[in-house]
Amino acid sequence: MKAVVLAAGQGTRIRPLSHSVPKPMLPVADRPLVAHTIDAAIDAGADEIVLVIGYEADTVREYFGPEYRGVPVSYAVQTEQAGTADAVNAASEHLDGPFAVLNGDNLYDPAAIAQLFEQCPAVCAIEVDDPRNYGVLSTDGDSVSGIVEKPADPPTNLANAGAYAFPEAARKWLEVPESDRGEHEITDVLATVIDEFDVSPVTLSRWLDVGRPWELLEANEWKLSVLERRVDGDVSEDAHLEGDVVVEPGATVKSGVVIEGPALIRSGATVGPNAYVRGATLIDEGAKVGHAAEVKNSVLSRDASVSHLSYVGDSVLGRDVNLGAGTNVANLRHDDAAIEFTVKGERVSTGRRKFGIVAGDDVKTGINSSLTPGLKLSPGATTKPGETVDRDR
Ligand code: TTP
Repeated sequence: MKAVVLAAGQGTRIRPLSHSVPKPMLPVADRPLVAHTIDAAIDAGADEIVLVIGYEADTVREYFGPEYRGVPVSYAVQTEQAGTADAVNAASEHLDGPFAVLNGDNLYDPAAIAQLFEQCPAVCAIEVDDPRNYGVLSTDGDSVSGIVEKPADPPTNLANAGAYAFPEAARKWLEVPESDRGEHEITDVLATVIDEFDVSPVTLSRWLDVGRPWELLEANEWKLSVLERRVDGDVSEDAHLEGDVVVEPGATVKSGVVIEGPALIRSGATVGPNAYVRGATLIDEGAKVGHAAEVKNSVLSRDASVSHLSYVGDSVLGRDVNLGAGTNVANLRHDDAAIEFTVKGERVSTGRRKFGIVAGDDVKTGINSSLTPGLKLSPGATTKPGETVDRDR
């Protein structure tokens, strides 16, 4: 079966991280987010991947090329991000026979994707305690009987998880009218498939929709926790690695460093001397953690640098970020309340007691900068030496 993977979105809620890197290409453990989705499709037996690209399309195309893991990859360009049904419609001419549709910014439990393919027509669902903010499936015996968006009175606790296996006939139904929020939505295509076919629900044991920056941290917490210890890089005899720590070839871990896994130190990265890395932490290619710095449960993107005597907790640093010596990130409020973060101009709760900062590409902080929890720094933003920053900039 061909798998259409949607990766054309602008990722407005995950800004500033999506400023120059499209959301599906943000790092999740040892590969981009969308590579996990594509891997799940290939493991389930997909014989071709059709990637729908749009925003920052070349980055996606360059990474996957014409073939990925021996499976052909073709590309459909969605010129305007007019909705998920419009995205699949852009791929329509690549399709023949039944086809799967997966969101390129979702992490799925891979076994369920295999089941989805086998049970086509089918849709993946996740059981949630409060489904009122989701598309909710209603069921009749073993089949899905309908889907309703954000119902006040949900018929089940099965939330739509954005993974579908459609019969060939669905190709004819891809042109759906605009929804109330002004998009052409794949759930309206699903509604027609439900009317015409017996659609099986496939329940996922684990699922994550990566929409906002802290969900990128959660994605890394998930995918780092399944890595198995492997030490191929240059690790000092005086370094202490505990648990599932992966040090890739070409990475350097200097004397006196303590790393408590799960952690991934990617090729070209340097840690130490005397640094402490803990929690689920990704130190991406070329990134640096200097002397006496501590990094906890964070993502350091490519070529980011945390200088000596600094602390970074529960944070995401974009590419080429440079934190000056003594920069400290606070990740906990005195009142223990959940940390808030600005998404599309509004402060929203992250639901996390511990959350630090999100720094866009090329942010530079002066020495001894103090950064407060839930702070967003735009690409290229700077701070002065000794500054306390408690407002987004
Ligand atoms: P969304 O998460 O709704 O959109 P987005 O990724 O652009 O993020 P944001 O809402 O923060 O701006 O999209 C779900 C999936 O569908 C995601 O993988 C992107 C993809 N998509 C497209 O490919 N084309 C589109 O027109 C839309 C709306 C989404």
